[in-house]
Amino acid sequence: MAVKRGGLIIFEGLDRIGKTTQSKLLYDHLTLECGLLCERLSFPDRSTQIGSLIDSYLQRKIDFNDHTIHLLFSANRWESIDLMRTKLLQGYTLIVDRYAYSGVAFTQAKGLDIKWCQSCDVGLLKPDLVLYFHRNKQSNCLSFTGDERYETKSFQEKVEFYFEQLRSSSSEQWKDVNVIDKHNVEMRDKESIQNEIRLYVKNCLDGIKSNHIDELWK
Ligand code: FDM
Repeated sequence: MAVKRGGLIIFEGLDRIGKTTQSKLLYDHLTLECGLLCERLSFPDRSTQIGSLIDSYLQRKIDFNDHTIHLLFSANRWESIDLMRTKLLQGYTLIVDRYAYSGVAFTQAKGLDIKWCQSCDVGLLKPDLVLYFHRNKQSNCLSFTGDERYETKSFQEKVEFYFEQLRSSSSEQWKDVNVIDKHNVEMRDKESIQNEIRLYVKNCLDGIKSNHIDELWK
């Protein structure tokens, strides 16, 4: 019997909002409890030569202008596309931390044009599901600060604005995951967020009926 392809599931949102924790929990659930073939990836993939340039840039060891670093982030996705397609067709579900949406939102926050930002990623594999981690803006219980470039409150707030724009104009399958509780006071507990995600993922995987993979933004 032909293998059914896996799903391409993207975790998107600001820094330090819980994407990595949740993607690991999902991976454990899909592999250990559901017995599915599954792999986790993240962008930037710092293990490649391009990824190591990006890593040095993020750690402020080297500089690039805004267009160049954007192209490097995009190239870092393009260098994975063949492996990703192969894995999906072998039946692996790919859980991916960040994708082209981060590329666009972070670069737009520096003032570059959306059309140019998107153009570099046109034709990448189109996700089956984008889990958009967000918070209610009034909530103050998240810290975005860290040592890397971009990890400041003011920059993250700009990025958030552009993420919201992308979210409202995207034709892809986005699901909002609000990480703040309904009283707007604290983070929701990990289990309740994970249960919500599992429902979205189950519906997404059940809905994959053909092995065809669409192209992003085409
Ligand atoms: N980032 C990530 C970008 O600016 N563009 C991109 O295309 C991607 C994938 O890199 F601040 C930013 C987002 C984040 C930083 O990401 C490193 P991780 O997830 O913290 O490694």
